[in-house]
Amino acid sequence: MDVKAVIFDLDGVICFTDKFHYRAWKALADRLGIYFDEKINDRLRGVSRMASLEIILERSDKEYTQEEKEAFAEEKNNTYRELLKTMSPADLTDEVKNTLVELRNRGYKLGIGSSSKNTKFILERIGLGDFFDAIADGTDITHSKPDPEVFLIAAKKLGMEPTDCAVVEDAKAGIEAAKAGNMTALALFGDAKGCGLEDYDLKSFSDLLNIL
Ligand code: B16
Ligand code: MG
Repeated sequence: MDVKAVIFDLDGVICFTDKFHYRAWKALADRLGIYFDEKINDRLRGVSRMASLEIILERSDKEYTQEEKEAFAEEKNNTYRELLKTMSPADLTDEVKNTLVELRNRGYKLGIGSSSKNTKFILERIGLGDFFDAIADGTDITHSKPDPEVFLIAAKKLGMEPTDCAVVEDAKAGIEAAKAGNMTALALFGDAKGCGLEDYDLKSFSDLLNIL
């Protein structure tokens, strides 16, 4: 595969913060008396915080003001950040760590392309605060996945053309974003795998070493 850089999604690829997103949204939904389950949670992968809230509120029969919605999003984020504080370098698997180090040794530029505004905090918690050559996250963008913006910014920060980049994603919205940005799309886990738009389905994170 002829690429020079790899851009990784964070939540669900580098680490498993998806379980914390679920618990924090579930706490809010329960408090508001709104039905929420793991299947609805899957629709929130790669989607921005406010867009995620709108998906949850589809099940509500009440109308909320913009101000109330912003307070709900903040409440969820506070719960989520409390859960993130429990993370440590032990939450980075040896497989992910060793694969990243080997890709760097092979000369690939490595970046992050995440919709999360908590990206830098999470990377610090798991011991990767200084590791990546470039980070594009929720604080850089106005459109979240499936818009390619976050990956195009990551490529630019890496000094690469989009066609030189491969993206690793667990969300179908992320695979759509990578293809819309003219990048190679590699699917790992989630609804990315088998969605039909990806260039390659990864068997595991370390499978990257076989195809790159
Ligand atoms: P935050 P990714 C995404 O991260 C999550 O998958 C998505 O569930 C979340 O709503 C979004 O980040 C925003 O996160 O509330 O922390 O800003 O998969 O793009 O790394
Ligand atoms: Mg993800």
